[in-house]
Amino acid sequence: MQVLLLLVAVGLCWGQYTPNTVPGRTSLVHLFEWRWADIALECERYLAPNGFGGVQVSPPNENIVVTNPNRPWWERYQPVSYRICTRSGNEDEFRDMVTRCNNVGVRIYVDAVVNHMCSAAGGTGTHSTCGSYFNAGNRDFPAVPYSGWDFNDGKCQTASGDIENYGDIYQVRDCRLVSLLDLALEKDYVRSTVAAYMNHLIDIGVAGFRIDAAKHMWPGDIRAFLDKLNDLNTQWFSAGTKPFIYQEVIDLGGEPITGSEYFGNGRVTEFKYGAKLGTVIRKWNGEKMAYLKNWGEGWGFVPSDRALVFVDNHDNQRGHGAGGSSILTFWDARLYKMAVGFMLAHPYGVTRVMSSFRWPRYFVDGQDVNDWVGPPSNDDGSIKPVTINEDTTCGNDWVCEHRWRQIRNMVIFRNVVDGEPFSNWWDNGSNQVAFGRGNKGFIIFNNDDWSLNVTLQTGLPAGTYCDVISGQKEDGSCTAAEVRVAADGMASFLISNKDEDAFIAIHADAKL
Ligand code: 5J7
Ligand code: CA
Repeated sequence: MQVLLLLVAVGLCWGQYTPNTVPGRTSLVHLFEWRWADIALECERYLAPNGFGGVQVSPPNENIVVTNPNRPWWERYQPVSYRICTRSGNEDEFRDMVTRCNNVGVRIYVDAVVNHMCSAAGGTGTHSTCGSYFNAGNRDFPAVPYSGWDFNDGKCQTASGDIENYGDIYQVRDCRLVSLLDLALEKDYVRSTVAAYMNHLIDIGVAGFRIDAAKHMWPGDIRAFLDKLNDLNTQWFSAGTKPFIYQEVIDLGGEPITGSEYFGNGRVTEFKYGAKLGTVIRKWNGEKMAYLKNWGEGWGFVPSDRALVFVDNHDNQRGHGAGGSSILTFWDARLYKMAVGFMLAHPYGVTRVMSSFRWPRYFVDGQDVNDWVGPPSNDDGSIKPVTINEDTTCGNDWVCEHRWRQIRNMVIFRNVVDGEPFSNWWDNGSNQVAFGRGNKGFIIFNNDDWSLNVTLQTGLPAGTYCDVISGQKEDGSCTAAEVRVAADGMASFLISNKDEDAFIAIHADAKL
């Protein structure tokens, strides 16, 4: 009986921290602003064959249509209702995507925007992605429905009604984030309405949620709506499985609110990870890769089993937001690939790969004045499809970092070494470092301004391995560089600082 109770207790919390991916698939990819129809195709033609665990999708619920500026990406963070109806597609298309992705073992995670509705300055009318009527000034959202009673206007103590001081935890939770109408999540009606929206998605078959703006909600209020959630759909998940939860808490230190307050609900986004890794790989502030020996908790990050990590996200890749200019993105491709390679090789956290669209970046006084620009779209505002070129890259200004050979092959590397310990660390005291993952994989970086030429213990069985950065194993041979591991596990590496990619990775599945 006690054993049974223990199992039940373990079962109740277990699902919130594990991503519910199929065995052997470990990474998520954020297909930022993609259409549901394109994600369905990508699951079948690319993500499943290459071992991706799941997809974070843009918010699927109806949002305000912003025309000044013209259709910015952030309009999707201003909800009007919980109807599944956005520029990414309607509910039928969403259901088709979830079904087809699940059927090939790729999970879908929804970006849940539940701290607020649209801006107080959002006006009134039906200028929303599904044509639902709303009146922001009257706090009226009949398509939900929410009315004045469901917002925090009475509770917030600032003169403007907006958050004015991040040092005051009451303001941060009860006032408006940049004038976004703040939901009264202490009310059972609001909690139940949010849970009903999330349960609708769970019943369709989603595997979990990113909780947007979690810092701006009380941990206990989040807990209250999570407690109302259904178990996942048993068409694809075993009975009793809870949704994976990762909460967006931007905690770079220096504020009273910390990520650790949210551990009871699920994982948290560790923003220090990308901010620090960018600083190290850019060699700013005297940082060097040798210091990465104790990467993870040793750097003041949250515990590995509470972290969701990424090199960049849809917000900080635009040069503002958490981390600022140290964040590496596809715009700095050579350094970016090293950072993503390091992240995917290292055992810390659940990893999320970013997949972006290109925009006309234009700096004025160090600030990108086009940081608002939305996804590639047609004149009528519809999002352009993701086209696939002959060489497997994407067209129509979709960057598809997840399809870059180096990144895709490191997603596979992480799957191959899953569960293996961090081992055989080596560094030159500067920016040449290497480490293994038990006897399954080994990776080596040269981020110095001179060549690397060393013989190291890899921990791998003897044999010839294909470097999965310059190429890979195909039809029984290597398409590019090979690494020979001797009977004692030693192997020699040569990386010029002029090479296209300044790192080499080998793993058990790339052995000839
Ligand atoms: C919240 C934080 O706690 C934080 O630490 C941070 O860096 C950013 C935010 C933040 O979260 C949002 C969540 C949403 O669902 C919707 C939002 O609009 C925001 C948001 O605006 C936001 O902060 C913006 O970015 C920060 C770097 C600035 O310091 C904030 O002032 C704010 O900037 C505002 O951006 C401008 O003041 C305003 O004029 C402009 O219209 C607005 C445009 O919207 C965004 O840039 C949206 C950002 C966003 C960030 C996220 O992390 C996210 O998950 C979703 C959207
Ligand atoms: Ca709030």
